[in-house]
Amino acid sequence: MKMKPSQILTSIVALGLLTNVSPAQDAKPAAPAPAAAPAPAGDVTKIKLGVIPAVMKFDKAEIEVKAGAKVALLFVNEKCPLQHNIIITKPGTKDKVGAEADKLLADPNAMKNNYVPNSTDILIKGNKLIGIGQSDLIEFTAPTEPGDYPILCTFPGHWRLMNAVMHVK
Ligand SMILES: [Cu+2]
Repeated sequence: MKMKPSQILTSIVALGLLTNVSPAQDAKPAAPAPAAAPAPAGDVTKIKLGVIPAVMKFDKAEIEVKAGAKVALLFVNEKCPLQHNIIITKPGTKDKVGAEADKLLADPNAMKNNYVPNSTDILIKGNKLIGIGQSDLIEFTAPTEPGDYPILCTFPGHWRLMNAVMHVK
C-alpha cells in the first residue's frame, strides 16, 4: 500500500522524534544555492566550419571576425571519410604554405605534426587531424590587422580545393 505524502511526512517527523534529533539542527536553513556560473563572456565570436564530404572543401568559402576578437572556431567533420586539419595563415601566403604542405608527403614526421608545415606564415592552427565524426575546437584571438587571412587544410593535396578566407574587419 502506498502512503500519501502527508503520511510520509508524519513518518519522517516521528522518526526525527524517535532519534532525538535536536530541533536546533533541524531548523538550520538550507545552505544557499551556489550562485549560477557567470554567463560566458558575450564577446566570443563562435564560428562553425564544416567539411563537405568527398570533394575536399570547407562548407563555407569565407568567415568574418572583428580585429582582435576572441574566436571559438569549431571545425567539424560530420561525414567526410578523409582526414582534415585547419590552419590560418598570413594574408597572401596561401600558395606558399600550400606548396610546403605538398612537400609533407615525403616527410616522415608529417603525420606527427598533423600534416601542418613548419612555417612562420601560419598564425593559427588546429589541434589535430579530424576524421569522420570528429571535431576540433580552436580558440584564438583574431589578428589585430584587418585583412583577408587564408584558411587551409594542409593535408597533402587538399589545400588547392580545401581553402577559405577569414576576413578580419
Ligand atoms: Cu583536408
